[in-house]
Amino acid sequence: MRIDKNKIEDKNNKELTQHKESFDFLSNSLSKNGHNVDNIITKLADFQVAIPSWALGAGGTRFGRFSYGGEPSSLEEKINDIGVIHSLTQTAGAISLHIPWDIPKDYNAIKELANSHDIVFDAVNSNTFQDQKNAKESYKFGSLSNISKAVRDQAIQHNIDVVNIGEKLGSKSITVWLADGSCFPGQHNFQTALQNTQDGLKDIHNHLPNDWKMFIEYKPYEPNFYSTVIQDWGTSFMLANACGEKAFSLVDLGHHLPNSNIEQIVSTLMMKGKLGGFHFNDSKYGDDDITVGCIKPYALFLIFNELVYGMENNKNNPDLAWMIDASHNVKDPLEDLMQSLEAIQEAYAKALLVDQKQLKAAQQDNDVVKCQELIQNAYRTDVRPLIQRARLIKDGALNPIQTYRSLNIRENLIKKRGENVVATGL
Ligand code: RM4
Ligand code: MN
Ligand code: MN
Repeated sequence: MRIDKNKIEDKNNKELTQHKESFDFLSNSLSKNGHNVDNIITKLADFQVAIPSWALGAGGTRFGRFSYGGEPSSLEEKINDIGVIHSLTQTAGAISLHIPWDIPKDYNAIKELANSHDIVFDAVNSNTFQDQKNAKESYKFGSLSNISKAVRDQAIQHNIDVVNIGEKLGSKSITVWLADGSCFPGQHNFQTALQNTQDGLKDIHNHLPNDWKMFIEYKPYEPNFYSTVIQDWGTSFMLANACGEKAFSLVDLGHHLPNSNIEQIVSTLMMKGKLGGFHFNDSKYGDDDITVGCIKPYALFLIFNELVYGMENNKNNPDLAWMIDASHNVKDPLEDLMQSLEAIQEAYAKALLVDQKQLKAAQQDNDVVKCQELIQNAYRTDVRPLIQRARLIKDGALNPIQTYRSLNIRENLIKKRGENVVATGL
């Protein structure tokens, strides 16, 4: 399903006067305070976030899964769904594939389809946390960390296969997330598991094409309950250093123990030039994978404040791969993803409003109150008109969710695909 541009424009026209009023008001006051509004809008319009191929259907929990009508049942349909989100938001111009959940059958056709939606292929993701059909070896007791060489070799080969698939699509990076770890104390030897993992990652790294990157994701627990081999950013950073130049750490917002200072982690990794990618989501307790910014929008803003600082000051750090890693149990997945995109843009826009010069001066003076004022003034600004303007100049919708609803997109998808289809994914 494709959205007719004219329909978006018609809807925008009805909302234009209101948008202009709020935009002019905000833009005037920001300009008076020394901000370059055009520059901010260009940055927002350029900011693209990948949508994972596994997040377009309803997600499940270990207690069950409730389908959402009209879910995509093929990679083609998933790309079409991202096309819908992208034409409305102009922020979702990339897809991140999970292999083997979404192996293309016809590479040229898939590339053409994505291209017709203005979507590129972002990082590919390997999967060694499930046993695949007809696989010789089982990952029940780990993949790269496994005590069996045959299992480790199979896992390494899988990652190489994933890179080869990604190459055919124009991807330039692979994200490795391992479920490896132990459920009980004493189950495995920490050092052996870490050593095996490091050796395996090095092997994968050495197989990467020259212009590729490898992102190493960490997570403190789940599905293993007692320990994970790559439990935190320090372990991921250490492994990335051991692997070499093409290896980086990946921060998934849900992969920290409660109250971790994620913004400081981001800052440290960027200073060392080793932050490669980012998975957005939000959570209350664990790796809940819920809508970005729905629980801790201020923390998200503080993270973006460090990202903005790092993008300006840490030129040794590569451009980041942005992705939403979320799961939708009770909401329309497309609406949920649009809410996440809005929250990301909002945090980014607010971070761009932090006056870095004044902040530095206040820090030099140890003026703690002023520092807080500067940060919070930016956070308290309602930046939504800026985000709307960034969408408008790219022919997106002023109000994506309202437009999506007024065009009855979900109803049409259900008519076309049926009430009870199940997408692959979480
Ligand atoms: C993990 C992790 C990975 C994602 C899988 C499906 O918790 O966040 O990024 O690939 O879930
Ligand atoms: Mn993730
Ligand atoms: Mn996760």
